[in-house]
Amino acid sequence: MDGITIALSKGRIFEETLPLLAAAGIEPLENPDTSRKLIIPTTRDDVRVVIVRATDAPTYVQYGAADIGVAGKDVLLEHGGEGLYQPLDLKIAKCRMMVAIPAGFDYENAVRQGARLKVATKYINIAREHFAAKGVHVDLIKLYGSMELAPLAGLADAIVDLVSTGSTLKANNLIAVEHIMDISSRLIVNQAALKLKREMIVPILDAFASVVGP
Ligand code: PRT
Ligand code: MG
Repeated sequence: MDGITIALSKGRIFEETLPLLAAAGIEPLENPDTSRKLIIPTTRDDVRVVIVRATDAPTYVQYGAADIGVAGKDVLLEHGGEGLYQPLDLKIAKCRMMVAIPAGFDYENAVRQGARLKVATKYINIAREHFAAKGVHVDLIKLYGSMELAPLAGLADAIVDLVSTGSTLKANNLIAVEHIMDISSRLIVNQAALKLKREMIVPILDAFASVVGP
């Protein structure tokens, strides 16, 4: 496609990317939270935004269906980052990847005794690496959402999930016991597009970088 296609997910990533887009002279003409359109034109004739699921942004950019996009570090670690250039931490949509347990579960003791922990998560790669580095044996159970329910329903001993305010954990009587990593969203760029459309993409990268700062 001619021009530049930007892959964004609606919600926090779309909202927090708006000021960065504005610095590049790009304003989407519709809001994906109220419009059902998936291809959104912008104030620049040569730039459009496509609205994707957060976990699909790397796939669109990897295959060149979008030239650039925004994705959380969590999503990128699970995707693998193949075919993607990741030039900039945008420092948006910040949160923490944590291990959480139901109040009352003796996590330290379970880990010390070498028990096999049942861990439910959407983030299988991140969880596998975290527990392997600690030498803790785990059975990982893949979920696609509502991880907080798993220990309450008896599906797992612990979860690995994102936490921002902590109110979801609190509301479900769960306690964070380990901080795995800080998470923020990155700019992702298709490697071929960066070469072929360099004169269009580099000014956008520079505008984003000027807002993000060092
Ligand atoms: O929501 P949907 O199922 O459509 O997709 P998604 O969850 O993949 O998208 P979205 O927009 O919710 O998340 C996009 C990105 O935002 C993620 O990939 C993260 O990098 C980042 N982010 C920042 C978060 C959060 N903060 C966050 N709090 N993603 C999810 N959450 C969830 C978390 O999983 C938990 O269920 O919010 C809940 C906890 O929030 P607190 O405030 O109660 O602690
Ligand atoms: Mg979500």
